[in-house]
Amino acid sequence: MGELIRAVIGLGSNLGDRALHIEQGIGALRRTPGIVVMGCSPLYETPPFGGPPQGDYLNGAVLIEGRISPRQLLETVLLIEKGLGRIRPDPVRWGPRTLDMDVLWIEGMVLEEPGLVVPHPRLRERPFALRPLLDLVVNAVDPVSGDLYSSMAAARAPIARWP
Ligand code: A4P
Ligand code: MG
Repeated sequence: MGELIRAVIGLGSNLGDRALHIEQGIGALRRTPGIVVMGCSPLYETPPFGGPPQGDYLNGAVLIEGRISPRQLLETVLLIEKGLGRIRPDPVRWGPRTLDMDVLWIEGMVLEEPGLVVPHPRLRERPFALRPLLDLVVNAVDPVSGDLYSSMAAARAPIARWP
């Protein structure tokens, strides 16, 4: 059995029934053996960051705990995305998607492996990722710098609750 980890998974959708895709992603995580979903953040409606012109995203996050390796956790979320109709490779970088699930943060862990970088490399600058993370773990620390995520400028940027 692996080490017990505490992690935050970010979810985003900007195609079709966005809330349903996020709900289905969370449902699939709840059904994953070895993982317990400890909490879900509110949802936020956010303008697209990067990529071509595209619709607004719904974004949220979940806190999970489990005896699972970071690599297994990544494989789990990639499989869930695929099961929910995400087409890969993505036709356009940062293009619209039915469901994107990212491993945003694993408590106390820094990983830089091929295909797996944790914390997510763009977490610190993204209000749509930082805010739901802080809803779940108010005192979360960036394991790279030791800084509280709550002290970062992007954590204070205005962001719209949905619905
Ligand atoms: N990968 C490496 N580290 C991780 C990690 N911590 N979590 C690898 C998840 N995946 C990780 O991901 C590409 C590869 O990244 C995976 O195969 C995995 O091995 P992907 O999901 O196919 O690519 P992506 O998500 O299109 O690209 P990227 O660069 O990861 O994009 P982001 O950073 O996820 O951004 N605007 C708003 N408002 N809301 C959004 O949710 N999302 C994006 C996508 C852009 N703009 C957005 C939003
Ligand atoms: Mg992704």
